[in-house]
Amino acid sequence: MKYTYLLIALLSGVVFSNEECSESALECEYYFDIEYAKSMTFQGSKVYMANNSFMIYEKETGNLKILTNEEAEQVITADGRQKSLITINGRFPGPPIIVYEGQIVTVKLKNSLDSQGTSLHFHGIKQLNTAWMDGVGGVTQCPISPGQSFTYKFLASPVGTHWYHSHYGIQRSTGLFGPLVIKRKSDKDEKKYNKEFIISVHEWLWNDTSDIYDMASKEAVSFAFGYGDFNSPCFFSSKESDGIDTVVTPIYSALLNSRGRHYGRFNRTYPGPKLPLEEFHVESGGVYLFRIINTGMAVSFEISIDDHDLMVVATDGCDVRPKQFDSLIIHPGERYDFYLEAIREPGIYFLRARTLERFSNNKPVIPVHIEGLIKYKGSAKSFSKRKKCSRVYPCKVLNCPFATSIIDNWICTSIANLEALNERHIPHPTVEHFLNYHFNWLKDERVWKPTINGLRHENPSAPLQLFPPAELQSMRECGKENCNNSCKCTNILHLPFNKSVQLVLATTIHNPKNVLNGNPHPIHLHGHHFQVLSIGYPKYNEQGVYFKQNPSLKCSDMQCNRLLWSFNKTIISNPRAVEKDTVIVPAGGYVVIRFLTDNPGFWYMHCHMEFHNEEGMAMILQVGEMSDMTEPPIDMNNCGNFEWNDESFSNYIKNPPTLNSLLQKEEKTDKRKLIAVYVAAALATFSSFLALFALCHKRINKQYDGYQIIPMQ
Ligand SMILES: [Cu+2]
Repeated sequence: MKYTYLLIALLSGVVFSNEECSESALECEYYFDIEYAKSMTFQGSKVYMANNSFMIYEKETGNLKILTNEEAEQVITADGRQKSLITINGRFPGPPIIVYEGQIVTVKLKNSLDSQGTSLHFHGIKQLNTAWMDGVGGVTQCPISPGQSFTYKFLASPVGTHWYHSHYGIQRSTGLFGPLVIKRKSDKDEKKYNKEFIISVHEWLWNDTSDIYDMASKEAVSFAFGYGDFNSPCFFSSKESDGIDTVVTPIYSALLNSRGRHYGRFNRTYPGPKLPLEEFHVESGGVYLFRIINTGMAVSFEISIDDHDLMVVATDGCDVRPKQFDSLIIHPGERYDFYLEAIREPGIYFLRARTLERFSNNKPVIPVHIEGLIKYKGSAKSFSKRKKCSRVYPCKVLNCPFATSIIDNWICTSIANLEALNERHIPHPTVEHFLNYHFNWLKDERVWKPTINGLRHENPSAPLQLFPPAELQSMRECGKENCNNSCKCTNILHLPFNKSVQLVLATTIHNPKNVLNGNPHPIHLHGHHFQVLSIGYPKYNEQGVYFKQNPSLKCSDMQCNRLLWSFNKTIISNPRAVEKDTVIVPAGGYVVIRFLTDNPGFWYMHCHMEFHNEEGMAMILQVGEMSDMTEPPIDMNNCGNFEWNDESFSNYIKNPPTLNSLLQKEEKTDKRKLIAVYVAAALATFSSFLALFALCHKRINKQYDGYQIIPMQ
């Protein structure tokens, strides 16, 4: 299956882009075949590991066979367990798309999943004039059915580290994602470093994520008391250093470029053989660019390299004034670029990714972690020792979801304190909205559900820009329908075209029976990059544990569905503010973002924690009116609700029309179209003649007036 597209490409003479597109190419084409596969499997047989070798039982003889290096390379190890996952062209993560700014990117996708629709979102891409190529199934396009193909086309912009992932159902955390890098043409920066590496990091669950989602959404009460039987909980959510939930679904491993090692089911010791880790080969004195992407479902990671600083130079495609950190926190959906200078004694150093888990059931817990190996050329000496942060020598950490971590001895720098390299002046906003990403208590169902301002979003039955008038009438839009607090509705926020808009993203924490309910949420806006102007954190006690929400925020109702500033707050403009498309909103705090609504369309904005998004912590920003938006290609795939009343069916069955009548209808339409073309052509000729006549007449008149505006040839 995976070679079908390659064959078509070769026969048609189209150049197949293998990862990095040539800088001189106008168009870069990629062929993606989406299909299920299994980790730790080779040609249908389970892979075992012993003595640093992979082996399988040969079907014919029943004997153990050691895989060759080439065969072993094809094995997706994941965390060492056999588990179903989604691959692209047999790869996990999917193949990197590496293109140059302004190139036309074409992704021809074939959905070879047996029973699921899909769609592919290009996270970080502006999609100016191509909003319907944004890849959000149900919002910007109909899902691609199993067996069908779909061609994505868009212009490569803006420059930076981005990624692509499924935006339909629970597929991202099953493996449907990959990196997308847009480089500057003739990039002078490339001379600043010797080589670049792309890293995707994410948690990996024991069970299939859609099973867990099903359990979490339907049995949320038992989840709140512990994962498993209601009376004998065996899982407790783990907490960050500030006492806020960090992992509420059980995770047993993390993967770095698909390589990891899993913990035991009920404790955090590693039981299995030492699977190979991802390696990064460097040379003494060299400088290396790392592009890191959190492709995860819900978990944030602290990234550090033993005995080396990280020189952060960009985030979400925005170049920033370089700044050195001991480590950085990357939240789901975010990207960070940093330089590593290979200036230490040659050897092997760990690149570490660790979750922010610190406690579980009131006891300290080992955070889930995964390592990569930084290998200096010519030395196998190991220097794997994590830097100790102390009160005297605290560690400098970028992008914590809290103000500080006292138990970790961290000094946190907020991304609002990074400085963008390029200035951007956004006028004072004419529109301001408060969006509270919080949980609402549903009385009838007795569950907490993720919402925005108390509303749980559901996608319209068909994309609005593709079927505007009909769909706008039939959808259940929030605020317009009688929707009680447990039902879902389509949450649309209308924003005027070409205006400066300010959004206050907040997340309030509920505190029933002293159980803090809420967490930081990574919020992603499609189709725009926004300036991060201000980040507010909650109040903490002496141990750095959450105490109460930021005093600038005031709830004006019980559930806090309407938020306001407590007092007149001025947000100062900052042309050097960092511009991002994904930002973490601190629990009990806020983030003020500002952007120009210069890209008309229906843009999804949501929490990037996959379950929260699926549960309705999402909305659609309608930027501009329909008349400002571009028309989608006429043949884009169809979908939507279908209803048929009894009367219409009875009439139909009495005298069922044959397909012939449909063909005749089409023929008539074709004839009408042809007549319309003739009439339009005749009108155009006549008006050109009139215009020419008027122009000549005008020119002659001007000459007679004694001054000539249009020079006569
Ligand atoms: Cu969330």
